[in-house]
Amino acid sequence: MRNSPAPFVGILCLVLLTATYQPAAGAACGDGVVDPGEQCDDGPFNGNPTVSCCTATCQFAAVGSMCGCVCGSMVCDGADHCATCGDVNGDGAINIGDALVVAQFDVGIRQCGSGMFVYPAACDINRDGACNIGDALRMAQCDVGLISCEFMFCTPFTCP
Ligand SMILES: [Ca+2]
Ligand SMILES: [Ca+2]
Repeated sequence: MRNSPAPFVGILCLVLLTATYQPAAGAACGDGVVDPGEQCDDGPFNGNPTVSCCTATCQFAAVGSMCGCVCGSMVCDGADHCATCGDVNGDGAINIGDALVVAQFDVGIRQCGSGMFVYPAACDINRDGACNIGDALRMAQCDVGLISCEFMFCTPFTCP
């Protein structure tokens, strides 16, 4: 068993990737294989939110719990994926494609969590408790450079 890592103060992901290793609980949890009774198993990264949305007990981290950089711009989707706030279609960019998906959802022509709307947890970037045209507008504004695309602490949104 390792000693406790240095205080969790950095903002550099690369530093944090290896900083907080903790042995996983249970016999099979932590072996990197999803065994019966486990929802996920990211091996040594279980319970390390900088690199995993799987808890130390091999369960999905809660929707909206912070992950990735400690900068607050990424959230767990409730299924062991760390999504970037605003990147609802999961293509790695926040742009008009995300705005379109959210706008379509808002007017009822796209189902929540289906098709390209893969990460609804990352939708509520204006943190008003809803995933709607207000968020789509900000995504579009970020795409054209009017506002920053660093959406901090997006409120976890779950499909109704
Ligand atoms: Ca995107
Ligand atoms: Ca919103």
